[in-house]
This record gives sequence, structure tokens and C-alpha cells, in this order.
Amino acid sequence: MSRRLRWLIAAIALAALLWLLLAIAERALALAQRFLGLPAWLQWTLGSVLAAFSIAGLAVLWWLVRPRRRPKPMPAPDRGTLEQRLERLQSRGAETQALDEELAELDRRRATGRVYVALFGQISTGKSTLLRALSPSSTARSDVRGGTTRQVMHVDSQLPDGRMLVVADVPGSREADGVAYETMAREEALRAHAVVYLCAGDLTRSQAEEVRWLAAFGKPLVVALNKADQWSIDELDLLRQRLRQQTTGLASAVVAVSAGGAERFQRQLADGGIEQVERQRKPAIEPLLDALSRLVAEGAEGLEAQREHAVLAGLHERTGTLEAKTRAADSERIVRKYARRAVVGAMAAVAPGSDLVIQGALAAALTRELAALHEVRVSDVQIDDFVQQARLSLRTGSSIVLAIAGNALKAFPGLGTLGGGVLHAFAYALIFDSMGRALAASLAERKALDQQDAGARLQTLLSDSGSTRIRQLATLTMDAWRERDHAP
Ligand SMILES: Nc1nc2c(ncn2[C@@H]2O[C@H](COP(=O)(O)OP(=O)(O)OP(=O)(O)O)[C@@H](O)[C@H]2O)c(=O)[nH]1
Ligand SMILES: [Mg+2]
Repeated sequence: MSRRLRWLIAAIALAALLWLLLAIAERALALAQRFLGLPAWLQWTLGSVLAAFSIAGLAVLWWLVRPRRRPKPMPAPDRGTLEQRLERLQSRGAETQALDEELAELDRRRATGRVYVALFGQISTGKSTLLRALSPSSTARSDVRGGTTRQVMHVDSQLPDGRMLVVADVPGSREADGVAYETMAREEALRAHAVVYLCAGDLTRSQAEEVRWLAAFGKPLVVALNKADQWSIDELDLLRQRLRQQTTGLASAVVAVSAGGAERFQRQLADGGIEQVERQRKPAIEPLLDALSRLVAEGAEGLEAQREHAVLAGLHERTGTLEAKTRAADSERIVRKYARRAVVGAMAAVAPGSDLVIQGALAAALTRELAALHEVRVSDVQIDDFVQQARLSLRTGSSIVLAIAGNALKAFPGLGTLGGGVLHAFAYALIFDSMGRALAASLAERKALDQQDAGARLQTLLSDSGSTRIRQLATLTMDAWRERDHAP
């Protein structure tokens, strides 16, 4: 577009805009004049209606753009549904023991009627030190040593109001290579009635995420700023204020404490020498004890429904992961089975043509079985369509498939010695493996038989000559071939 033309269009647009603004102003003035000419009672009625509309409009606008502090609550299934899912998984050979144990632990804790509180926070924020301060006379004390916590540990503690708690120390989160320990900590936090979230300064982004995660499970929460002894009173005020801002709507209280820990200093001796001294800092945790008293005032019974919800929500996630894993393994098995059958079918063919016409009945059965595994309903027509489409894409792609198969024969000398027909048998293994994988991935993601999506994935897989997959398929072909040779 020429420069002059652009100027012209801009000038016309500007003139149109000006005209529009003038028209609006004129209309507004006319309306105002008519409004002023109305009797007073009508002016008031109209004025009130307009004001109400504006207020409602502003409220809707605010509702749309307001900052959302509360994270979306985690969904939790009811217990019966969850148990059914676990049973189904178990019948499919999945390892559900840890999940069953979690349910049993839910019941066990309910039966004790005790209040459980978990300490949670990133490494070295002082959880183990706080546990010692919360339970100075605990018999388990000797097990709580300095250093990195590697397991969940419970001690009894008594609040100043006489209420008894079971407090859990857990491994710190965010340790390099500490995923397993962090999982352990998170699971324990979900099992507790309330959580004390420890930090040693204002929240970093990852700490803020942890607090949001706990709040999303509906955990009653106190944020404890530990190592308060390291800050001046003014600094502490600022930090508390900042923490309150960061956890508005997520935590019930923010408190500053000093859990204790060892302090080292030098002491001047009478003879002029210097002595290194280490002593235990005196814990100062009263604000936390007060906040905890308020947080668990309802007692175990009052907090139990919330706790159960969190545990079930956590189990819902874990069960979902196990379901996906089990389904992926089953899917892999099915694909392998059909790839093998396709190889056997190819070997039985009297004169394999150079055009790879897909084995229709086998492809339909593979599709049906994978759809059933993913609990996707498919009609016979849909299956026929899909197989037909796969056939078409193979017609154009068969040279690629044969080229990959040919290359593989060179790379796996064992295959090359087996004779001519093996090229086709291997090509079929590749086709069925690609088709099965494409279908399984598409079904898992789309929860439907989406021809286009599965077709696109099939195209990619057919030309994927990734070595591990090709090696596995070569072995599969070779095994099937040898078995045929040894068959009576
Ligand atoms: N200054 C100061 N240091 C503290 C305080 N509480 C704990 N510490 C020190 O912080 C360090 C870590 O304390 P731990 O109690 O082991 O921390 P943790 O959160 O259990 O650590 P992990 O188990 O690794 O997650 C130790 O050196 C403690 O002495 C405190 O109130 N003030
Ligand atoms: Mg620790």
C-alpha cells in the first residue's frame, strides 16, 4: 500500500471518529435537555434507575477483573467412587497398595480422635528445631537430630490451653533431587488437620506456590516466620506485613517465632584468651502456640470433614496418575500383540505386493480394543472410516515405510539373513506399531476417536526411524519369523 493511500485512509478514519464523537455529544446534550424538562418525580426515578445500572455494571466489571487470591479448590471424589476405581485398578494388576494404605490411615487417624498438625516448609527453615521446641519432653526427642530430615516423624505436644496435638516433622521441600522426600512431605501435610508453614523471610515464588497448593486442598494454615532473632523489630514488622499480603485469603494467621537452634559466639577469658562457645538458643514460639490454639479450636471432630476432603482429593490425583500409567502399559501390550499378528499375517501372504495394503480386519480389531481400553465409544462405521483413512495415508507413505524397513534390515544383520519376505513383515510391524501408538495417544488425549488427530500422529510415527523403537520392532519381527520356521 502506498504511503499516500495510507495517509488518506487514516484521515478518513479520523474524520469518521470525530463525526461519531460529535454525534454522541449532540445526542447526550439533547437527552440532558429533555431530562431537565421532565417533572421532578420522573427525573428522580430515571436518575435512580441509571445510577443502579451503572453501579451494577461497575460491580460486574470488578468481579471480572478482581485479583483472584483463593486458588480453585481441588476436586475430591466420594469415597465409594474412589474405592471402586482402586478395585478396578487392582484387578488389572496395578500396584494399589500405597493408595489402599492411605485410605486405611485416614480411618485410623479418625478413630484416634486426635488432632494432627504437620510442619511444612523448604529445607532448613527450622521444622525439626520447631518440633523440638513444641515437644521439649518428648521421648522421641533423641531421634530428632540436626541435619536434613529424611522421614516423617510424629511427636506429642501440648498447647498452653491443655489441648494435645500430634505434630509431624517432615522432610524439607525444594531440595535438589529430593522429589521423593517432597512427595512424602506433601502427603503428610494432606493427612493433617492443620499445617504450620515455615519460612525464614518473605515468600519466594516457589514458597508462595506451596502455600497456594496447601490452601487449594482447604488446609487450615498458619504461616510461621522462623529465625525471628535474625531481624530487628522494625524489620520483623515489615516482614510480617509483607507475609500477610502474600497470604491473604490463604492463611489464618502470620506469626514470627524463633524455634531455637544453636548459636555460636566467642567469649573473652580472664587470662586474655578467647573461647568458642556454642549454646542452644531459647525458643520463643508463643505467638505460634496462640495461633495454633485458635486454628484447632474446633477439635479433631470439627476439622475431620476438611481433612477427609484433602486426603480424598490427594488420592484422586494419585489414582488418576496410576490409572494413566496402567492404561499406557495395557495399551503398549495391545499394540505389541497386534504388531506381532500383523507380522505373522504378512508372512502367511502368498505373494506380498510392493503396495502395503493394510490388513483391514486386524486394524479394526486393534482400534476396537484400544477404544475399549480408553473407555471411548466407537461405532463400526467410525472404525471402518479410520481404517480406510489409514489405508489412504499408507498408499502415499508406503515408500517411506519400506525405506525405513530396508534400512533397518541393514542395521540388524540378523534380519537380512532371513530372506526376502522379511522386508514386508517388518514393514507391517512398523505400520501396526505406528497405528496403535497414534490411536492410543489420540484416544488418551481427546477422549474420542478423532480421525484427523490420529491420522496426523500416524503420519509422524510412520516416518519416525528412532532407533530404540525400530530395534524393538526388529526383535519382534525376528522372533515371529524364527517361531514360524520352528513351527511344526
Ligand atoms: N537463628 C536461628 N536459627 C535457627 C532457628 N531455628 C532453626 N535454626 C537453624 O536453622 C538450621 C536448620 O534447622 P532445621 O531444624 O534442621 O531445619 P529443617 O527445616 O528441619 O531442615 P530440613 O529437615 O533439611 O528440611 C539449623 O542450623 C538451626 O540451628 C531460629 O529460630 N533462629
Ligand atoms: Mg528437618
